[in-house]
Amino acid sequence: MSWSTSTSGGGGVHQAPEFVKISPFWQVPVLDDSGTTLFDSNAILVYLATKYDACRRWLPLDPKEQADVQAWLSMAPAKSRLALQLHA
Ligand SMILES: N[C@@H](CCC(=O)N[C@@H](CS)C(=O)NCC(=O)O)C(=O)O
Repeated sequence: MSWSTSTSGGGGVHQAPEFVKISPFWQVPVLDDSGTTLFDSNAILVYLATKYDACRRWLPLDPKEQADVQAWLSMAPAKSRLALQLHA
């Protein structure tokens, strides 16, 4: 898998009219994997773990272990905001 990153650098790439075709909320990150486009960090992580981690270390097949991963993915944005507020 090859990859590259692109940042707006203040230029507002994520505000370009064509960007909304990939990201309906005009947000980063997005992923373009050889024409398969995705938005939302959690969706991207699940896609990458499902497609490229054959050993399923990152998103286990076991239902309980997979639910544990999903729980942390779900909680991460709220907890990150809280941590930033507490340590501001
Ligand atoms: N739920 C989304 C949230 C993405 C998000 O909040 N992106 C911010 C940067 S961290 C963004 O693109 N902000 C620019 C904007 O909303 O115009 C995800 O996890 O991917």
